[in-house]
Amino acid sequence: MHNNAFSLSKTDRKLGILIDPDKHTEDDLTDFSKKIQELDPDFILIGGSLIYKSKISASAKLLQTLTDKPLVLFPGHFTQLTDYVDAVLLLSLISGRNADLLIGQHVLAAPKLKSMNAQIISTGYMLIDGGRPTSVSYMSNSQPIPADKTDIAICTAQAGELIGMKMIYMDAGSGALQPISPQMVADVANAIDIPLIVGGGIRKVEALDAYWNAGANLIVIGNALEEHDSALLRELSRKKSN
Ligand code: 1GP
Repeated sequence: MHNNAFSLSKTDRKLGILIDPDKHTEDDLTDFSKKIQELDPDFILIGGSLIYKSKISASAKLLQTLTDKPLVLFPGHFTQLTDYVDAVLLLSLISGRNADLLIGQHVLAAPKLKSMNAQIISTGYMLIDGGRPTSVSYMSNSQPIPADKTDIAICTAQAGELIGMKMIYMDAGSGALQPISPQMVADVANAIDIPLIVGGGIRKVEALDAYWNAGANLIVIGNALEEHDSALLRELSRKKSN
């Protein structure tokens, strides 16, 4: 049994790779996970906006045999809950005002979550405008926080912390044109006492140091690594071997 704990602290500088099972066949997922394993990320996240439970379960089960990294579910819907993960980010879309994503999905998910062995991590999820509509902004029927409204981002993150959430995830959305500015990350990180996750549209290896230096504790990269022959994959491998 795969049993790796997910942990994240305010001083961590960690890297997570997001895998969307919809973008992979089984063979391709095996190849891709080998490449990812070589990068030695701290976590592998699995999730997406449209995946069916059977696909996410099969992919998570396969990934558990292919990697010893903690596997973290980043669910797009409560039906994606699967036993083949080490942790679940219980996301509340605190940048939006869609009650279903603030409490409705949680109610539907609760019985399953209570029966799981995985760590359940209450996470304040904040969408930040990344320059174009993304799957998550469309599917969540919510408006992202404008990219230059740092004051709103700070108050939203602080509210999540005060409600009792264990971490904040700032996301420009998968495939965002503009990743979140390191300045906004720094301002939010300085305003909260819980760990901060940052992702969305990251395509350059330099962004990692910029975000870690700004106070991000976990950086999540998905799209850019899943594109075939990814330049970022090569850059990351080089960074790691230096
Ligand atoms: C999306 O933060 C993640 O929710 C990752 O985004 O796929 O653009 O890297 P990318």
